[in-house]
Amino acid sequence: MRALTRREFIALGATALVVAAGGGVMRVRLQPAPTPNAPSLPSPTPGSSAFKYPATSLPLPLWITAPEDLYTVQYDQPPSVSLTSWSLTIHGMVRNSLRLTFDELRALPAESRMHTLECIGNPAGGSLIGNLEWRGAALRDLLIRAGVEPQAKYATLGGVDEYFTSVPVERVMHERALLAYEMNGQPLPTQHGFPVRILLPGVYGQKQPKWLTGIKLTDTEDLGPWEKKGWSREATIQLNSGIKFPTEANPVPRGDVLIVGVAHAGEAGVHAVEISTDGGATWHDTILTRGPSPEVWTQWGYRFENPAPGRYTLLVRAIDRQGNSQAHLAGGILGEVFPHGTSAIHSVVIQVRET
Ligand SMILES: Nc1nc2c(c(=O)[nH]1)N[C@H]1C(S)=C(S)[C@@H](COP(=O)(O)O)O[C@H]1N2
Ligand SMILES: [Mo]
Repeated sequence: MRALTRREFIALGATALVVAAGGGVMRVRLQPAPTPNAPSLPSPTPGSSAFKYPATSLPLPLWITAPEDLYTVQYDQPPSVSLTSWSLTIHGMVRNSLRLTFDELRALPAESRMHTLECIGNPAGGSLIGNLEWRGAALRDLLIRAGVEPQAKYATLGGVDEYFTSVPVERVMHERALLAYEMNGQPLPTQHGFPVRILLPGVYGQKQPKWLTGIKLTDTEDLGPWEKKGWSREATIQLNSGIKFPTEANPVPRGDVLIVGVAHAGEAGVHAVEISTDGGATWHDTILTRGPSPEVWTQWGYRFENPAPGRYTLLVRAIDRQGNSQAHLAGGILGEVFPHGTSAIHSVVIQVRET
């Protein structure tokens, strides 16, 4: 396990975690983390928090979010874009600027990808996350065609709504970076970026403009509206996980209880997910269902065998493939998402009924 940063150490509190000099974690006592004053993102609309997948057996299938259940976040009103006027320009530090109409983009070889979208403002276990099947054109091929100049270090990505953000060139050159025009086999709905949005592995939604019209290669980083408000400039996905079933609101009948959820580690990839049913005193391995690439979310499930009636505090923690583990409890309602997103542990209290 890696050493804690100073910020994480403060978040943990003095009694929370004692790291042995030789490396291993001796004892974990989880404490809520303080919530700093965070500028909130513009009114996100959460997707349906009720995941519509009854868990009857393990391993779980990999969940695909329905478009109507995907959360939405935007800076301004969703613009309605006409296909005839839309075009995408790739310009700046390239040998040949490109301008593509929608028909030209659709005529390129199409690729399908599963891609998990998560907002940097998603609190631990929150619903600002979804996983869908997307279809579109490989961005890398177009950038190679345009001929990116060696001095280009960033790509500024802009949408019709005047939203923009900047990412290092390697992000847009990623082999799975996609110019997507379909989600789950349907054209993108207006609020999710019709006609075209960019999908980039490993970063939060903030770095993936909808209604995309421009990709400018530059040697300087352009801070977009949310970066200017202090949100992360890198917006790399933090290791996170959530319990989706059972929920606090719905007591469960006696018998085995299937506890299920998602874990997301971005490009680091999920190695394991552990669950506690006793408030963090003991931890158990869960059964995983992985996506087709590391940055897709992982489904996890655990059979809690015939617990006695009563209340149980469930905690979930993910471990990524470098051995980093989630280590502190979410604090406050916002769950300390500002400014980098959160890696805080999700906790729910469930009730097992007498009958
Ligand atoms: N053009 C544009 N793209 C955008 C945004 C925006 O405000 N304008 N918001 C971003 C943020 S913060 C997130 S989390 C995702 C949300 O995508 P969704 O609404 O399709 O779920 O879109 C991103 N792309
Ligand atoms: Mo976001």
